Amino acid sequence: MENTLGLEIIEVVEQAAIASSRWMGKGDKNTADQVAVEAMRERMNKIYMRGRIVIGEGERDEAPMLYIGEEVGICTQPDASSFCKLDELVEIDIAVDPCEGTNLVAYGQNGAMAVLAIAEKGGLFAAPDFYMKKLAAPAPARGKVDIRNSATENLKILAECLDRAIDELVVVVMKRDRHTDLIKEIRDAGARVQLISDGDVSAAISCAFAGTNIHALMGIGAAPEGVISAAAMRCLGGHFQGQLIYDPADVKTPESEKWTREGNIERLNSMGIMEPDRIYDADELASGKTLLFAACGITPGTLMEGVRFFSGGARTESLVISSQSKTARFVDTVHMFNEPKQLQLR
Ligand code: VTB
Repeated sequence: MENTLGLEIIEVVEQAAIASSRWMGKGDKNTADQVAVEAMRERMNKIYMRGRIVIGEGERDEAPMLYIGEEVGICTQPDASSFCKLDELVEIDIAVDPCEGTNLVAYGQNGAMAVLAIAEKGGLFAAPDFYMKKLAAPAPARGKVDIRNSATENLKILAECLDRAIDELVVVVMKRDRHTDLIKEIRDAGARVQLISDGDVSAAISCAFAGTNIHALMGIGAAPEGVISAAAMRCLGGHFQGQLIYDPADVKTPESEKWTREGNIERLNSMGIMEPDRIYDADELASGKTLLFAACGITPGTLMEGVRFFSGGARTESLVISSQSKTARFVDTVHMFNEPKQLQLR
């Protein structure tokens, strides 16, 4: 994979975040998402690469842009052989979420970001649009905590691995009715719960960074975002496991009322997933030899600042993680929309 890709994808997530942040607080989550999609796609299509979206905005018939299977990058254009060395280019798969946490943006709340993950072709699990039970934890607990355990058991293990008391642990859980029992169990075990309304990708990745005061993510979120989280966690050496949730009784959303357990199993089988109960580790969800992850804060978060506009420009903060260079870079960027003025940086 091209080394410059790691730099160019910063601009991809930055452009998506800037576009979306203009809709911050406007109560319109669909537009906040749509403008992020357009900006991400436009910048992506300027990169010298042969990319294919494996996790995106949905199937082609329901999403016009960044749909699953869409080819992106300069070298996917019909006449690309005249200006790209196609035989030398590694084909890559891309998982995107241009606006992770659309509600957070719409209502001006913390934790929204533009995010993507890249691997060589075949290196990312093409997760179906299902729910996923997730467990994320810091690197010292990798392979020691287990999604098959109860939350109580995992908290004991986590406390040992991190050499601290259980009541010093903070577990992020999404505020949903489906998590009522989980939240009670975590509190009864003595740990503290940080409830979030949306945005579990940021929460999962925060576990891998000491100092965030987030020690685990537990509960059920969306499966496609689980793959993006897994890509980052694999690079960072953190713990991530996911298990698809197909029984409507486990989620109980207005959408899930329309499903049946059997119907969902059939749907999964038709997608080639014959073991619906399988538990996936990070290196199965993101199996690529070379992985890249990039995120840019739309609203302020645990890891990154949100987009801040000033007269004639904006400032963003992004995170780019590369398995190849073994780096996690925080990138603070000043974007000058007009003629550069005197910049005041603090
Ligand atoms: C969202 C979102 C999360 O999962 O809530 C979603 O905020 C699914 O849960 O970050 P609901 O259908 O109950 O809202 C995520 O997108 C990602 O896992």
